[in-house]
Parts: sequence; C-alpha cells; structure tokens
Amino acid sequence: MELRKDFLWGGATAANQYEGGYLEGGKGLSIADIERGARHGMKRQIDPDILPGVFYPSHEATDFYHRYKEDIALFAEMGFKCFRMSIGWTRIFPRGDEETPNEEGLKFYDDVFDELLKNNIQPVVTLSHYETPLTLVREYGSWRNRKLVDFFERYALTCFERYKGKVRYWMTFNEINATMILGRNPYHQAGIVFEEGEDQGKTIVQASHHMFVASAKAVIAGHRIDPENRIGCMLLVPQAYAATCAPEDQVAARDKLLALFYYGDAHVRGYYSNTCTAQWKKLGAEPVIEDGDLEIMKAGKVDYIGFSYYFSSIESAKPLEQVEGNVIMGGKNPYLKMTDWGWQIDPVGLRVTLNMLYDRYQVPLFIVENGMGARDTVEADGSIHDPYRIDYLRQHIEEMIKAVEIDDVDLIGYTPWGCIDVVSAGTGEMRKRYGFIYVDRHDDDTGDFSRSRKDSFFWYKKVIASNGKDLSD
Ligand code: BGP
Repeated sequence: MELRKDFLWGGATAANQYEGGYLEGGKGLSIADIERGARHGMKRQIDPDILPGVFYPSHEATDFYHRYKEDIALFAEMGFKCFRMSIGWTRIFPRGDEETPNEEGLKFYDDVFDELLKNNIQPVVTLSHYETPLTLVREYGSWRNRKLVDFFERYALTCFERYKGKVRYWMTFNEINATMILGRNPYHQAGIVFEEGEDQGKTIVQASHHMFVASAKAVIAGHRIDPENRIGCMLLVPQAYAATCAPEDQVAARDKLLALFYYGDAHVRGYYSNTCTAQWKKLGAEPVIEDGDLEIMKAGKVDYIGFSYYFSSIESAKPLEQVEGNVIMGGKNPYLKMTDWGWQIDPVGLRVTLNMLYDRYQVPLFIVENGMGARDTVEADGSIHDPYRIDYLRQHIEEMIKAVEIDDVDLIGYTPWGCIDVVSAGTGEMRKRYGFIYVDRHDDDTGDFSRSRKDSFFWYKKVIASNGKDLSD
C-alpha cells in the first residue's frame, strides 16, 4: 500500500497551550488556566485560584487568538493539508452548564476555520483537550458527576451544528486514557480532584464511564448532523517492551498497556471487553451503568483512532531505573537515546504501535501527536538550526511509511505536536519547544511574540510536497 494521495500532513496544537487570550471574548476559566503545567497539577488541587504575582505562560501562550491569520499563512507556506487544534470549551460555554453558548466564542472559531479553508487546510478538531471548565470541577465534581454527560453533549452538538461543512475530522477527549494513569493525570485530564480517603479506582472507572457515554453520544449526534463527519477518540500510547526474555517481564509490558486498551476497547469496540472487566477486578470497582448506556456505547463507536506517540520504555517484574515520558514514566532502555527532557527516542516503536493498534482495532489510524521537545537557539542573523528535530521527525516518518507500505496499516495522516512553539503541557514552560515555527516568548515573561522559520520549517515543507518521498536535508 502507498501513502494515501490525500494523506493529511499537518501539525497539532491545543487551545490552552497556544491561544492565549484566556479571559478575552467572554471565555470562562478552564482547569488549564489555573495550572502551570501538569506537574503543578497536584498542587493546584489545593490552590484556591490563580495565584497573584505568579506568571502563567499559558495565559497569553503564543497568542494564536490574535495572530491566527499570520500563523495560518505560515502553515499554508509549509503546505499543510490539515491543522489539529482544539476548541476551548470555555470559549463556547464559559461555565460549562449554560443553556446557550457564547456567540463571541463561536464566532472566533468560525473565523479560524474560514481562514484555514481559504488556505486549503482542513481543520482537525479536538473537543476537549485538557480544558474542562473550572466551574464544572468546582461545582459539580467534574466527570464523576453524570451531569457532565449532558453538558458535554450540548457543547459537542453546538459545535457540530455550527461548524457543519467546515470541520470533518473531530476527536472527543484528548489522551483520555491518561485518566487511569494515576498521579497528576486524573486532574489534568478529567478535572478529578480526589477527596481525602476517596476510593480513587471507583471514581476513575465512574468518571471514565461518563466520558465514554458522552463521547458516544457526541459520535451519534455528529453522524446525524452530518454523515460526512469522522469522529475519533484520542489515545496516549506509552509503548512498552519486556526488559528481558523472562516471561514475567512480558506480562509487565502488557500491564503497562492495559489502560490504553481499556479506553480503546470502550471507544472502538463499543463495549467493556474482558480487558476492561479485568481492570475493574484489579481496581476493586465497577462503574454504575444506567439503562441504555451500553446501547449508546455500541451505537457511538468512533470512526478512527487518533493517538500520540513520543517514546517507549521497558518494563519488568523487578524494579527498574525509571525515566520520564509523556504523562507516564517507564524503565530505562539502554538501546535508546533521550531528549533533553529525558523522554526515550524510539522511531521503530512508532511502527510497532501502528501495527499493534491496527491489528487490534482494524479502524483507520491518525498520528495526531509526535515530536521532540528541545531548546532552540536563535543565531545572530535570526536563523534557527534544529537538526535534532529534523532527525527525530525524519526517523519517525520513515517508520510510519514502513507501517503503511510494508505492513498495510490504514493511516489517515500525521500531525507533529506543537508545529509552532506552544507552552508545554507537562512543565508549563516555553523553553521546551517542538515547533517548525519559533515564537519569541520566554519563561521570564519576555519576548515580542514574533514568529520565525526554523530549518525544520523548510525541511517539512519538502516532505509534504513530496508526500513523504523526500526526507533529505
Ligand atoms: C501530550 C499532550 C499535549 C502536549 C504533548 C507534549 O500529552 O496531549 O498537549 O503538550 O503531550 O507534552 P509536553 O508539552 O509536556 O512536552
């Protein structure tokens, strides 16, 4: 199989890390607005609100809100076929529980989509990318409360109706399986703040159940409103290998992937598989399932899987030296190099992942995040040389193409993360950059937000123009 002729090359962002304008246009606060990166998330659970005198890079972020025309022109110059972004839920429903949406917020995205389409770029839209309305967390207890299903359904419906004919590719919840990865993630993903002594496993399966029903209802409504809509889930893949050939290590590697399959099965198969029920036993908790929920999950199966892939780790039944990764840590692999932030670089793991997901689910896949966070240096003449980024992406694209051409995996597109510099989700920093486009914005609140093209910008432009055939410098 060849890479599709209409392969969706592009780039990915999220509103809370890119837009800024966090109080403009009638927008309400989301959980991201009071966080300074997920690593501060745990602390945020006890902080009352935005801390006075503290700098939150995400509040202005890299200012897509005011500069979208300039940025979209740069994406068009690179030849983007698509652009992944999220709609800030609190731009549309500032509290989350209103009956009617905020027209100014709706209009903003109308303008953005029109500008993209004018430039022949297809929007790919995530409905909830770590941006649950803060009011829903504070007044309703977030996703542990069944009411959020209705609030999300209303929000999704509003978007499908308003942007009918403009947006075709949607995703419901970003990296939804992060909800089951404990630590800072239940808050960062799903706005869950645990109470003292709360049964955390029970809360997680219940909140996840509500999200499955909400996602399925959105899929059903989205298909009804426009049969052209393609609505996916979005999963984080913490690819894992057995540390040795000891069979117990193979079991440990599979265990690492269980949360991924839990959410994949519910979304794609549309039912709670044995993988899911086994997790319930492990957690000692089952969700309360209302009449009709299972039918909704079945009728609202997703059309494709969007996923993020950044790294892999090794797992063992015995303790291993741990290294950082996207959202979740893992064992250090002596065969792999690491990024400056300690994430192990494993291009072959992307091919392994594409095969693993396609074997299991047999629905089209979409790589909606991949990339390498790195520090960039601006030279005296204004140029930015980022051969490390080009190497990382080239090697991953090579493996992606093998998965399509050799293994016949059905792949819709590829949108590397942070195609323009954005604020890091994990650390809240600006200096961790992923972009082809540099933004003059820094962690000490300096910078004029001006944009410049990195070397990778020109390289990626060639890659897109040749549909992945020319990966040379
Ligand atoms: C994923 C998120 C993104 C993004 C990316 C890179 O988990 O979906 O929002 O930020 O990881 O992570 P970081 O920003 O921590 O480097």
